[in-house]
Amino acid sequence: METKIINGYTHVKYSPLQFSEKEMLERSKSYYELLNKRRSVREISDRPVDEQVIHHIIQTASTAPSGAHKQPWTFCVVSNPEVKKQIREAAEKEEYDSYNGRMSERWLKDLEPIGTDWHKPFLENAPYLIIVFKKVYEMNEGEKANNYYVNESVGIACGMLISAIHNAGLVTLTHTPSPMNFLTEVLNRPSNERPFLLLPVGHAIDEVYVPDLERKSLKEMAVFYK
Ligand code: IYR
Repeated sequence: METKIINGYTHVKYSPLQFSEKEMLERSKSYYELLNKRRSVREISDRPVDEQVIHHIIQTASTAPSGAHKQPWTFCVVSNPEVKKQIREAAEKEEYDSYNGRMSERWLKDLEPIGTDWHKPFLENAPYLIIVFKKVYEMNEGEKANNYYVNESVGIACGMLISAIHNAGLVTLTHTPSPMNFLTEVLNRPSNERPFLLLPVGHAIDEVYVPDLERKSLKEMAVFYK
C-alpha cells in the first residue's frame, strides 16, 4: 500500500472510481432512476428479512462522512416483538396527543394528502425497527470527548441508510414520534445518545398505495451559476 505522512499521520493512496463520459452519464441517470422509485411506505408486511441484509444496510449508512470522522451514531435494530410492542405503545401515546392538540390546524391540513394519523401499526408489523441515535459527545472509558456537526453527520448517514434500504428492495419511512425520549429508556441507551430517527424496515404489503406526489423539477430546485 502506498502511503504518505501528513501532519505526522499516515495517509493511504486512494483510487477514486473513474468512468468514461458515456458511462458517467449512464450511471448518474440510472442511479437517479433507481432512487426516484423510492417512496415512503407506511404499510409494511411481517414477511421476514434476512438479518444479513440489515447488517449490509447499516454498514452502508456508516460509510457516511462525519465531522472529524467521529462517526457519531448508533443504530439500534429491534426485531424482538415485545420491544416493538413497547415502542409502538409509547409512540402511539405521543402521536395521539400530537394529532389531538399539539399539532397546529395548518400542520394537520398539510398532512391530509399524506393520510397519516396517530395509529402506527408498522412499528409492530415491520420485521425490523432501526432506531438511529446521535452521539452528542463521545464517552471513552469514562472520558468525555467532542463530536462535531452531529446533526449533519447523522442526517447524511440516515440518507444513505434510506437509499440502501431502497436498493435492497425493502421499504421504510422516516418516523419521528415527538417527543421521542421514550426510545432512550426503552432501549436503555447511555446519556451521550439521543434518538434521531426511527425507521421501520421490511417488505411492503402486497397491494400498497402511496400518495400521488410529484417531485420538484430540476428548474424548481436547482440554480446554476455559470
Ligand atoms: N410524527 C407524526 C406526524 C408527521 C409529521 C410530518 I412533517 C410528516 O411528514 C408525517 C407525519 C407521524 O409520524 O405521524
